[in-house]
Amino acid sequence: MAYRNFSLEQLQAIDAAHHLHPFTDHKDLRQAGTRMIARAEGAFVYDVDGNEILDGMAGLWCVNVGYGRKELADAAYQQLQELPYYNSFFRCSTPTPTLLSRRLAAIAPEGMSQIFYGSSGSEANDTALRLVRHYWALEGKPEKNLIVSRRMAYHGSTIAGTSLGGMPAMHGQLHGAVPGIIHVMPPYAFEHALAGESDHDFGIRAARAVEAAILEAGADKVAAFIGEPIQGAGGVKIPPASYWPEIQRICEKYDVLLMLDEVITGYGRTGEWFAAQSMGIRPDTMTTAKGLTSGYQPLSALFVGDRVAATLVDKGGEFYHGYTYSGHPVACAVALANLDIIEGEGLIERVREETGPYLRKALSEAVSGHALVGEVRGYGMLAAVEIVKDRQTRERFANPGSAGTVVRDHAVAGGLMVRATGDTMIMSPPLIWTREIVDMAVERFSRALDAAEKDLRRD
Ligand code: PXG
Repeated sequence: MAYRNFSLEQLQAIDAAHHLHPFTDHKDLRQAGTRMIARAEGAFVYDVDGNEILDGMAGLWCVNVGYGRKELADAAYQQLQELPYYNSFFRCSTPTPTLLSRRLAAIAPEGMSQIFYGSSGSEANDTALRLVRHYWALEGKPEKNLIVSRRMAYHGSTIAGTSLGGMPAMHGQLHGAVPGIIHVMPPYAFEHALAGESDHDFGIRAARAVEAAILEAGADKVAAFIGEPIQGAGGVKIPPASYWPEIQRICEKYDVLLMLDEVITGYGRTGEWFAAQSMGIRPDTMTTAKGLTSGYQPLSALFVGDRVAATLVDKGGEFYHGYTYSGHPVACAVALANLDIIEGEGLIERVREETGPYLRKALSEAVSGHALVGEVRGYGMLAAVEIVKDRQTRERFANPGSAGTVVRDHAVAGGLMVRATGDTMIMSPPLIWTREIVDMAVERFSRALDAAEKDLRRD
């Protein structure tokens, strides 16, 4: 490997000189030095000095089948040799996106049998936004074009993705959002439930914020509601069971399309192929990426439901939209091999019946009584821990996000990669984790909490 000729210090110096990173304060990074991950195997990543870190985030919520899968490397290599690239424009296709589409249609929620490809979740959401607005225009209702989303949603980082998302800091740098996107409260009981309000009632109330937005704008002006089944980057916010059925009822009542963003939840993470199936959601469009190739290649798939697809096909003429890499043959070949692994190794059943419930239980038993912990929640291979100063009152530490960073830094130093979103610690491990690896992660996380508590109480 080329990097072996370089020391860590040399790599860091080169990185600081030339590499602009995503979501990074560069002055801060250049002082601290970049962490260089050089290789990975199974559930672990290794930095250039050989230090082993248990990857509690599956890369960035994506390496569902774990690292070092030769089948995926072979699929890419074979496809690269046979046909490294051809486009899907101008009445062409190549065999792998064609066959992947059939495969995806077979595992999709009912009535979602049409697939549009991109290279990222952001691109897929951009496509979805264009498509739903185009749908209503084709239906003779171009004024039905507003989108209702939620605060703290993450739908990507392009201008459309950022506009659809509800991250205040990102909107602050947008300098002109895509018009017509309304944001309402997220179903985040830990912060928004009223004293004494049941989970069920809070879920209904949070869903009715969507209804209120539709009524205020006028149903004839609202094209769609967009949401992640579980808000991921926003802090693994798991809605009460009452939320999605109520959203579904509202969308149907006002004839508002339901755009589901399954970029994180797709491909087994919730214990079904898609969270739509785990939670009984019937979307009109469904955005997926990440776990589709387990991150081994960049690829997104937007699933389009029969209703929207029929209008697009029958009345649409040409849809002036597409990416050079839509249906990239190498990425699609890797996706096919990846789906074979997920299915062949029974990873979805394992998450649903064994490791998902075990992760939640083990984490909860180990840390829910800890002085820094306000709540532990989990769903499939997703988990979150709320860091608070006072367990009883749920008061946070001063400087939002600083306590989360302290816990995160201790966890990473102790050999566990986790993320902090503000003061919410989040975990999204590969689906290949066993109970033993869950135990290892929970132990390392507990130790990080103890170390963080010393730091935080001292300050
Ligand atoms: N939708 C959801 C739900 C996502 O989580 C995207 C869309 C955009 O996908 P691309 O492939 O364009 O990145 C995502 C991506 C984080 C973090 O800090 C999360 C994502 C991306 C970058 C950082 O947790 N999710």
